[in-house]
Amino acid sequence: MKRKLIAALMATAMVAAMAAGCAGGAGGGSDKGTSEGGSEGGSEGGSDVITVGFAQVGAESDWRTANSESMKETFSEANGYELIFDDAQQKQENQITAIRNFIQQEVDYIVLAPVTETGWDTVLQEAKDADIPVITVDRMVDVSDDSLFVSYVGGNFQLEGAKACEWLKAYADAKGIKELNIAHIQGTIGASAQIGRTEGLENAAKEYGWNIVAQQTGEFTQAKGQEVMESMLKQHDNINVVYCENDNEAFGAIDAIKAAGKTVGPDGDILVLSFDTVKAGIEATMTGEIICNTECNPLHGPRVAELIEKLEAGEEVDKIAYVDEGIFAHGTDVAKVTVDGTDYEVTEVTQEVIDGRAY
Ligand code: GZL
Ligand code: ZN
Repeated sequence: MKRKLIAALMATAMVAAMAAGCAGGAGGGSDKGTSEGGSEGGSEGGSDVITVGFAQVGAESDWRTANSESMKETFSEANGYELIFDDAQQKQENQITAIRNFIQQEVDYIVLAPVTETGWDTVLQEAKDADIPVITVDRMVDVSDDSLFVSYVGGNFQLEGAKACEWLKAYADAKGIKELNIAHIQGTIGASAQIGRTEGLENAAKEYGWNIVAQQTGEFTQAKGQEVMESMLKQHDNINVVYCENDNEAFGAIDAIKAAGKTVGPDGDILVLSFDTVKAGIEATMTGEIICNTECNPLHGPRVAELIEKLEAGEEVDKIAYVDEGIFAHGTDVAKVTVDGTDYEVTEVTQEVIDGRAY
C-alpha cells in the first residue's frame, strides 16, 4: 500500500510540475541516467530516491566481484537509487539477517542472491507482509509460494551444464578419446549453479558412459578447488578430465595438477572444463589450460534496474529472465553444440574475443 501511495503522489507531483512548466533541473529528481524507457518510471522527476537492499552471497569468486560491481554501478545515486549492500560471507543466516534489516529500514526493493535454494519461506513472507517486493538474482529460491518473489534474473544452469557436456562429448569424439575418467569439483552444495551444472554432468555421464571417478565440492573458491584436486589426484591416477563448476576452482585445480607433475591442455594429461568465463578464466581458455569455458553472465545490474522501472510504472514483469550465455573453447575442434534441438555456436577464444568482452 505504501508504495502505491507514493507512486500516486509522485504522479500528481509530476503533473503539477509539468503544468507549472517546471524549470529544467530545478527541483527535478536526480537523473537516473537510464536510456529510453527507463524514464516512464514513477520516480522520474520526483525527488524520491529508490532504496534497494541487496543481500549478496559473499566475495568468493571473480564472478561474484563482477556481479557486485555491476549492481553497485547500476544502483548509484546518480541513477536515482540508494543501494544498501550486504556481504553475507556465504552464510544463509547472514542473508536472512540482512533481509530483516532491509525490512526495518523500509527499503523499496529487496534484491537477493540466495546462497542456496532452500530455507527462504519465512523471511520472504516477512518481506511480503511488509509489502516490499523481492527480486532474486544469480541463484534461485525453492519456496512453497512463488508469490514470495517477483522475478528471477540469472543463468540457466541446467542449460550451462548440458552445453559444457555436449562440447566434451564432441571434443572426445573428434580426438578419439574413448575413456573419460572425470574428477568433478562441484560448487557450493545446494546453490542453483551447482545443482544445474552437476545435473548436466551426471546426465551426460549416464548417457555417454563416462566415469565420474571423484566428486566433491570446491565451494566455488580457488583454495578449496586446489585442495580437493590434490586429494583426488592422490586417490586416482587415471583422471583425464576435470569438470570444475567455476573458474576459481579451475585455477586451484590447475595449480594442483601442475604441482603433481601432470600437464593440462589439448596435448596434456588432463582436460579442464570450467564455468563463468571471468577475465582470468577466458584468458586461461585461450592458452588451453582451460579447454572449454561455459559463460555465466554476472552483469545483472541493468536487468534488475529494468525490472524495478517496470514495477515502478505498475507494469507486469516476467517471473524468470534468463540471461544470454555463450560457450567458449580453446581451438576450433567443436564448432557448435546442440541442446534440446537448439544449436549454440562455440566461440574460439582469441585475443580479439578477450578484448571485446564486457567483464
Ligand atoms: C552463478 C553463481 C556462481 C558462479 C560462481 O550464477 O551463482 O557463484 O558460477 C559464484 O563463481 O561463486
Ligand atoms: Zn591449441
